[in-house]
Amino acid sequence: MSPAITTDALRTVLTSQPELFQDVAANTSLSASFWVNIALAGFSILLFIYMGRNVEDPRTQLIFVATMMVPLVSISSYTGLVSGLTVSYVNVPYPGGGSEEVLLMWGRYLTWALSTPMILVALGLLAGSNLTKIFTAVVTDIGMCVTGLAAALTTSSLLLRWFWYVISCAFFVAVLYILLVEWPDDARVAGTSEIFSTLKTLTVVLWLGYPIFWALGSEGLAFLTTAQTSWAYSILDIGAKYLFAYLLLRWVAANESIVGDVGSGQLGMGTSADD
Ligand code: RET
Repeated sequence: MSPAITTDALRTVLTSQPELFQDVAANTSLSASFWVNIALAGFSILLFIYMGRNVEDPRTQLIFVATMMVPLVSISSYTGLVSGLTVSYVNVPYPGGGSEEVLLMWGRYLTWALSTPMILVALGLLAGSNLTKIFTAVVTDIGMCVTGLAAALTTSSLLLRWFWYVISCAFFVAVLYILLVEWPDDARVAGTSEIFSTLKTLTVVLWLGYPIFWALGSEGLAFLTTAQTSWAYSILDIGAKYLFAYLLLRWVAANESIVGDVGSGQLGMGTSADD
């Protein structure tokens, strides 16, 4: 074992939380990419509580609860990153044989496994989809996030690291199929086509950015620094979470009766708006 590997390995294991906290704080751009999201998530939580104050229809309320979870998970996620709790140094192997010690923001992947299913539940409810499709979207999405976490944490083999990435992309394809093929038909029958189509496009375009920036960023091919990678995710998050949630909640709050009427048997397994 070369001395360099020993030092890196020790640093990876031994860097304490206060040191990680200091390292994050010392990188102004990196910590700004976290704080911007903490502020926006806080503002969104208050705004969404206000927007939902008069909502009475139970299905609309359910969409509100699922969507509210997005900024709530987000503020927790970014608090974890900024405090040094959910970041670690990891020795990332790169194509060409080298490796580098990178500050890995693994908390992001963990919390995506909680926030992205909420986005999909809200979209599935809006589209009037059935339980089977919502369940499929949620479990494949969780599969995508957890295998993405595995990709980021695998340091033993470059090949296996990228193999995890491919598995995660395969799960992502299943999510995209439901979003692009299944739910638009359901939404047409449910009468929510217009807003669904806007949110679907926003979601698909922004979500595609995450695997692209993973590949380009410090955890993939390292064309970007850690702070640049973090900013890429933070900016995507602003659109995919707060803007998405605002557009969705503004529409459902104004159209409670449509949402309430969407397939009364919706949560049955085989009943969807197109049955
Ligand atoms: C990873 C890397 C592995 C391959 C794929 C990925 C996709 C991530 C996505 C994340 C979306 C996150 C959102 C968060 C909002 O709270 C894990 C980056 C496919 C699509 C929308």
